[in-house]
Amino acid sequence: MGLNMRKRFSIPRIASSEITSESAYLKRRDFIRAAGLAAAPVVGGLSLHSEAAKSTGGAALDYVAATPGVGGFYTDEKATPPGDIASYCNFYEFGTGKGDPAHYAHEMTVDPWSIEISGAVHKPGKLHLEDIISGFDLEERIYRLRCVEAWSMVVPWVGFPLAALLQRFEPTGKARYVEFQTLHRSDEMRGTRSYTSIIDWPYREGLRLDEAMHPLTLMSVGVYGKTLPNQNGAPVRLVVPWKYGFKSIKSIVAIRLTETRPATSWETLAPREYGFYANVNPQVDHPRWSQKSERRLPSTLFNPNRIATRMFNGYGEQVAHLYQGMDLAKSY
Ligand SMILES: Nc1nc2c(c(=O)[nH]1)N[C@H]1C(S)=C(S)[C@@H](COP(=O)(O)O)O[C@H]1N2
Ligand SMILES: [Mo]
Repeated sequence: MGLNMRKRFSIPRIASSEITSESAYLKRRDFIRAAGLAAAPVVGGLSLHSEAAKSTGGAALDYVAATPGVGGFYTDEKATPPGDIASYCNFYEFGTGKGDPAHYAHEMTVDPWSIEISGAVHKPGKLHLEDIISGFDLEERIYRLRCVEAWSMVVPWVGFPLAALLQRFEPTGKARYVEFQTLHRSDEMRGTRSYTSIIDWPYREGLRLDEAMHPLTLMSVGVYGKTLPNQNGAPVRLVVPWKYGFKSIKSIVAIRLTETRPATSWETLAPREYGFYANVNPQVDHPRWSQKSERRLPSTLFNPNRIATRMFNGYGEQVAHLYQGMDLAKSY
C-alpha cells in the first residue's frame, strides 16, 4: 500500500518496477507450466522460493466442500492457482514486497498457538490451536479477495464462521465492536525490526459486531484443502470478502470485544486513504488511484486480466442491508 503520512516513516509506493517484475514473474511461471518444468528460480524481486512451494502443501484438513447455490459462499469464477496465492502476498510483518512473505514467513513459529478472547464477553479465555482446528466444523468457502491496491484473487478458503467463535465466549450487551491483533514477535518477523517499518505493531483490525457476526465473515485455517501457508496468515486469519483485503487480518493472537470503535492499523496511519469500513466500492476512488477496476490474478503483461470492480465486491445481496442509511462516500 502506498502512504503519505507520518514523516518519521518511509513511504512505500506501488512502484511501476514492482508491477513490471511481477508481470515478468507471472509470464515465466506460465512458461514453466507450459514446458512442464518444476517452478523454482528467482526472477527480479519475486520468486517462488522453495520454502514457499513447500508451504503450499500444508496438512490436509477435514471439511465440507463448497457447493454452488449457497448465498455468496461459492463462486464459479476461476480460482487463482495455489502457487500465486502463496507467492503474491501482503504481510508487512515480513516486508513490504509482494514476494517477501513467501521468502520469510517460514521464520514464524505457528505451533504452539493460541488466541486470547477478552473484553465485553461473559466467558473470557484462550483458544489453543487444537481447539481452533478441531473444535469447529470446517467448511470451504470460495471467495473473491479484492486488495485496496486494485488487484484481486479467487481463493478457496477452509474455515468456520467468526460468529461460531464469538458465541462461545458469549458477548455481553455492551459489545459493539470486535478488535483483532496479529502476532508481534520481532525476532521472527524481520519486517517489524526495520527502521523504515511503517506500522505501529502489532497489526490491528476491527469490525462492527454485526459485521463480525455476518455469516460471510470467516476465520480461515486453510486454503485449497490444506492448512494455511505461513505467508497467508497461518495458523488462523480473518477473511471478510466484501471489504478491502487489509481488513482480513492474518495470524491472529487476540480478539477483544469493545464498546467503542477500535483504532486499526491502516486507518491510524492514513485515515484519508484507508477507512475503518473499507467496503469495496468502485464509486469511491482511493485518493491516489481509481477503484473502478482490478487486476485479477494471475495477470500477465499481455493478458492483464483487468475486470470491473463490483460494489461490496459482488456481495451486495448479502451485506448491503448492514449499511442502510449510511453515506458510504463518507464512511469509506
Ligand atoms: N497481519 C497482517 N495482516 C494482513 C496484512 C498485513 O500486512 N499484516 N495485509 C493485508 C492485506 S493489505 C491484504 S490484501 C491481505 C492479503 O492476504 P493474502 O496475502 O493471503 O492474499 O492480507 C491482509 N492481512
Ligand atoms: Mo491489501
